[in-house]
Amino acid sequence: MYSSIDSFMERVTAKNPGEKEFHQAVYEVVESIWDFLQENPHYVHAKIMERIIEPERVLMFRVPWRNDRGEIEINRGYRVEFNSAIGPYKGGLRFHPSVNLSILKFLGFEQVFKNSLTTLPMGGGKGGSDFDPKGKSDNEVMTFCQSFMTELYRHVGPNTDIPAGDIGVGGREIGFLFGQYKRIRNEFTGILTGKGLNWGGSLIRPEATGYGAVYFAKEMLNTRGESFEGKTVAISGSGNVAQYANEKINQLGGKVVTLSDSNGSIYDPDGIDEEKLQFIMELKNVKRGRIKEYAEKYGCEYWENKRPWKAQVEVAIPSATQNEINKEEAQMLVDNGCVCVAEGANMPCEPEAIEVFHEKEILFGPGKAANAGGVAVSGLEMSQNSMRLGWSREEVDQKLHNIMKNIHDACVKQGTKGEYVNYVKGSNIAGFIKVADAMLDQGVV
Ligand code: NDP
Ligand code: 2IT
Repeated sequence: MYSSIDSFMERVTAKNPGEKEFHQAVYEVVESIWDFLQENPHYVHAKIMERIIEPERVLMFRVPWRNDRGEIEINRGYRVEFNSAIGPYKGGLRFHPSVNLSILKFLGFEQVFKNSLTTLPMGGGKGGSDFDPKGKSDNEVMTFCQSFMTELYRHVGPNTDIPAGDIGVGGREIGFLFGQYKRIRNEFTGILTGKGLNWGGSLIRPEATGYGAVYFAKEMLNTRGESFEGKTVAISGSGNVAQYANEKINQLGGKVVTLSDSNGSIYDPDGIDEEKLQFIMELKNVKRGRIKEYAEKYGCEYWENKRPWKAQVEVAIPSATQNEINKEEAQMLVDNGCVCVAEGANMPCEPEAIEVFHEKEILFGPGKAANAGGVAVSGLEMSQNSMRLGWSREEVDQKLHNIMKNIHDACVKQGTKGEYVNYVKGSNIAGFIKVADAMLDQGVV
């Protein structure tokens, strides 16, 4: 039994040394459900918190491959199978040089709560590699993916563990991974989501995270009688999540004025409309170029090595990576009139930034609620695979929209105090209850 949050965290830190992102993610959950736990001591007696922060299984493996020059390269592969209380492990794969166990454990831990919120039967997991796809040829990416799957195949399965994309893993990588799995197992089955449309993928999966984040922000704005119509929006990143958040905001009458990549941000006060977004999609998904080229083409400002948060906007949708909004940037956003922040990325706001948003009582949607649309449609892809049927675009989009509304309602139910909705608290409590109850039902596992 722990007498305080601090003593609980001391133990977490000692047991998981150096894993600062994991500590951060655990702290956020523990801090926001602490009172709820004291009011529901059966969870405390069953040590659910101690159990839920321990991954069920962590896999770490060597990924050797040969580059185009014929040299051997060695990367490290991971799969963190975090929790299977409510369904098979489900969550993305991240290929980025920064990937380490701490980052994948934080992502896997968040995924457990996020997947629970979707209302679909999915447990939580995450994986990836420190492989850097930047500057690699298609052939090198394929060779790497084949080697990665040559180990991973023994751990995944349609009822066991179903990976998907994340940073650095999109349709191209999922294709190479799927092809290699099929070759090894001689089995065509739904072991990955985010697949191509004519080989088992779902319509709307590419759009789902970005669209879902905007649907969630729309619900938040709606609680204050507001909408996206006429609103100016800052988005960070220019990958999958950022692109489709931009597209949906345009459709809802908002104006996106920033996008970014790891080298800098563009600021286009005229708005990134449909045509300009097509340029971004071609630039990022096909040519694999830098966001700076947008500024060169459209003659707008480029903020080298700067994040986009100094732009004057009413809504912010951070959609690049973890810890990309600090306290000062949060303060700057609020001072400039920002009323709503929805996390398209996982944990993009530092804890001190979230404190600023909560103190100022602006609308703040944490990633596990706001970006759950991606994994939700992955869940729908799994359903379609099991039925060997495909739903129409409209059908999937409608289901996604309903799921985001339901997640919003669950946050409001668990997170409202007085007039203000604390969506962090709401999402953590709502996500926790379902998983914790399933763990209780299943005994000491
Ligand atoms: P992509 O790889 O498609 O795009 C990532 C974007 O973020 C790129 O513009 C990239 O820039 C930028 N970025 C990545 N790392 C950094 C960094 N360390 N510093 C600055 N910029 C960075 O990934 P996604 O769009 O899929 O993912 C974005 C975020 O959304 C991640 O946090 C992911 O976990 C989260 N997410 C994704 C989901 C999905 O379905 N894809 C679902 C839910 C959440 P550059 O090209 O220069 O690296
Ligand atoms: O962080 C996430 O939710 C994802 N990268 C998507 C996971 C999935 O299984 O679709």
